Amino acid sequence: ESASLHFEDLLPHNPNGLPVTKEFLQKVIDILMDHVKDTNDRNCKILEFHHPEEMAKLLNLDIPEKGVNLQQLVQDCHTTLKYQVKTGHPRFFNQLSCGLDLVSMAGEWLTATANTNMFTYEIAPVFILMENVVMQHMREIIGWENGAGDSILAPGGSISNLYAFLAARHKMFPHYKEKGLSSIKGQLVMYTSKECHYSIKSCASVCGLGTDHCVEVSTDSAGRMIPSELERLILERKARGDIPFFVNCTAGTTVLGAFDPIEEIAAICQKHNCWMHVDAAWGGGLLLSKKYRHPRLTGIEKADSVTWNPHKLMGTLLQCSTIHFKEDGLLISCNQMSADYLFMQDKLYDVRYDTGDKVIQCGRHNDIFKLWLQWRAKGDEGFERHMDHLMELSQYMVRRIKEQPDKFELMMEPELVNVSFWYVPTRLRSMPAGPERENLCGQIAPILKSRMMQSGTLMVGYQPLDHRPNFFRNIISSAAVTQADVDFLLSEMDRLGHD
Ligand code: ABU
Repeated sequence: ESASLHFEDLLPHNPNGLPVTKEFLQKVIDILMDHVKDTNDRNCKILEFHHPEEMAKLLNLDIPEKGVNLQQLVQDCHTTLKYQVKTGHPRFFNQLSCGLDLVSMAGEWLTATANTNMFTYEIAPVFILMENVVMQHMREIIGWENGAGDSILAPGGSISNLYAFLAARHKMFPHYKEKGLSSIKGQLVMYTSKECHYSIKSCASVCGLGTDHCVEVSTDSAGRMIPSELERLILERKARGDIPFFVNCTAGTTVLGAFDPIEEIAAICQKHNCWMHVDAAWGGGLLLSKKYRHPRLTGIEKADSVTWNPHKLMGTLLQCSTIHFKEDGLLISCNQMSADYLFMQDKLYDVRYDTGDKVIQCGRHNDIFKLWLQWRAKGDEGFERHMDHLMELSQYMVRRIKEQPDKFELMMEPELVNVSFWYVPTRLRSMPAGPERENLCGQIAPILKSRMMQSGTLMVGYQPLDHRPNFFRNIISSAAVTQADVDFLLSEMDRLGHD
């Protein structure tokens, strides 16, 4: 019957369209529920891989002159999810964001239905209040007294880091906003470890410093910034007459999961009058764990700004990224443009709740509801158990790798849930461990990854890093993963990795 129905048969086009609308949406929900079921079914594959040209042939993505019927739309929804990688599958270990938290997903469904923009209290009253409450709670957890300061949700960690950069420059050069580059007499310099997220370097490019003035500080063998090197490089640039002003400290590097030593870096920043930003996009979730917070994040309360992405370790649905500032008022002073069609000062309510004027974007997606709902469900205590569980499972994986030294070589002891290792195929097992064998194992990694994708049973990421050839980086950030999945992961790699 729905073959004869089109979008005009739905509300609001058809005022009597409630039954058809319900039926259409129910069919879509059934498809979503099937995806949830398959995602949680270990007998289902994670993906059905096809090369792009083949995939294009399996789909009909054409935009027609005359719209298709409702039956076709339901079929389109089905086909779309059929070929989507199940990132919530217990054997998906590929990205920092894994898992499918169902309470957060319910929040995202509600968010889509509310379909509002987050710029003013006028059109998003409940969501704006939620944003205030959750952001204050996060600042309290960071360690700022009574949750003082200011925060905003941003579209991803890279943009959160950009907000930190902008606020730091505004703090030091408040006239930059009106006068631009001419208000800064000298070359600004920023610092970050060479293991940082690439978005930090991108700030230098986007904001007029140039990447040559984003100085990379070397790291120790565990991937942590070496503070004495930071100070040496600050002094070197100062001696040239440049203006060091911003230091990024990474709390959980993307590849190794390393934590820069915040306290030591904070002391250097204070001595040299630099803004200290902590990019805890990845590792921030550990703030919720009494057991694992220290020493990794000790001193984070000394930061001027902190990026923390709930869509990573906390499992909030994509995307949900937050940026927090110790000083209240800076964000609005830095970014406010007072567009008078949105942010009128003579509204009937307290216009400080119009948070949209604190950011450089206008349209802002509602990323708060799914986080608020999830936090209501779990409480602080539930999140703490989640963090401890992820860390314990990662330690379990490390133990299992060490128990099979012929098949796997652990690259280093992890500080977070990033477990880095090489798979050693049978023909290399008689070779002594060392750079020569690592190089050969590095050549195997893309082959093994392609077998994983073609079999659809497992997904683990790999990459090179500095002098290290390709190695696997396994991420356990999904609540779906159990010890049995870790055992499966290692045995499946061995099954697929045969010579
Ligand atoms: N923003 C970094 C995400 C990278 C990853 O998931 O591997």
